[in-house]
Amino acid sequence: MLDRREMLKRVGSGLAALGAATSFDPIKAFALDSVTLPFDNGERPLVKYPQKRPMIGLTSRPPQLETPFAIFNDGAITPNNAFFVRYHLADIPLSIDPGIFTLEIKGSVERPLKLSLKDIRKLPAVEITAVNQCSGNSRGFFSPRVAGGQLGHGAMGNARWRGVPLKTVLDKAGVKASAKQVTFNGLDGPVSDKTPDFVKALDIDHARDGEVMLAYGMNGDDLPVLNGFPLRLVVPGYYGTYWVKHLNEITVIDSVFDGYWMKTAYRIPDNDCNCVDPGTAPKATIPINRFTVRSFITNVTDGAKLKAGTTTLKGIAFDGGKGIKEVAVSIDGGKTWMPAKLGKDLGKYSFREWKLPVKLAAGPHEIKVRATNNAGVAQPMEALWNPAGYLRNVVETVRVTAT
Ligand SMILES: Nc1nc2c(c(=O)[nH]1)N[C@H]1C(S)=C(S)[C@@H](COP(=O)(O)O)O[C@H]1N2
Ligand SMILES: [Mo]
Repeated sequence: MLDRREMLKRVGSGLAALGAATSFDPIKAFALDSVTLPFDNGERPLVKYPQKRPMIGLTSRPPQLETPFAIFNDGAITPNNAFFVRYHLADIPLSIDPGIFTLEIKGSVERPLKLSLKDIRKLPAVEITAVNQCSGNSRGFFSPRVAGGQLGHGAMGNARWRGVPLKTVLDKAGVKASAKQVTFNGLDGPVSDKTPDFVKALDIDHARDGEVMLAYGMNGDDLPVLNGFPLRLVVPGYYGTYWVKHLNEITVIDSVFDGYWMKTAYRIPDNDCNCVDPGTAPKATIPINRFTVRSFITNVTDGAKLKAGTTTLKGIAFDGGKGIKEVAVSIDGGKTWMPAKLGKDLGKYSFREWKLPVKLAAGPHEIKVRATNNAGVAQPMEALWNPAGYLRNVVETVRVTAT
């Protein structure tokens, strides 16, 4: 367990770096308090970063911040100042001049382009509400445990993104017929040249589907610095690893990209369940892609004491883009299920709120929630396992006692 002084030290060193380089007002470094995520070694400091409210600190160099889970009970949209932050490389850009920033489009194109932020903002804008979720969200719950950031459920968020379709700029540049993939690179980089730069790739057809977006707006504001200011890729329905932040370089290539972050990292077992027997290695892997279907209870926490009688349970559900068809709730550990009422439909890539009044008799209850998407795919009752700790989507359980 981290003691308080150690937590402060870890957080402080990261904030000193952030404060020194940033172009916006640094907020004094301090750990406000700590939280305990419900797994071994789950103690985390609550930390304050610029443009963010207190967040669950996982690492400070680079900053990795989780959203405190209670935020998800406030509504289907995650506020910018509570949106999680994930970086791989320690050299993150903190003073970006939006007047000088350019996005370069090069490679297998007829007309290589350099676009300023102004140029991009002049193009016809689109908006989409979409969940961004880290591949390793909820990794801390894996059993047996796996290596990697021991995240609770807070490495996800839902926002209304504004920007231009990637297709618009690819068409402007004129993609050559030989193109196979498009790679995306941001302004951040490794501190050591032994670490591979963070570059991701999408197939050319995916890149041109009209939904993949170059986003400069988030919930009606600029992107927060730590969420990719001034421009990031939004890949609706796909894990956050593809949502490249501070995006300044797009390269159309005639091959399948073989960089580290595609060829080696962020891969899942190549089989129907994208899973293997716990503790074993997959025979073959593919790049991680769409979200699995998930749901959460947001207004009752594990171990809560409730008044016996009627309680309205409430939560969220989402999937990789089919949209949520149904959310079922059980208050008897999964023996019987009741359909919840779905909230407003903000689009097939968004969190979908749900609620259900239930009658809790005095005594202990195991409450479970299970979503089914429009393709008929439901969350599994037993957790699926893979060595990287990705794709968690088992039906979650909250244990409460009514008195
Ligand atoms: N430039 C850059 N973009 C990046 C990353 C990164 O390390 N560098 N991490 C990716 C990963 S793995 C995730 S989960 C999302 C997280 O987005 P957020 O920090 O805005 O929540 O950013 C993605 N984009
Ligand atoms: Mo991620």
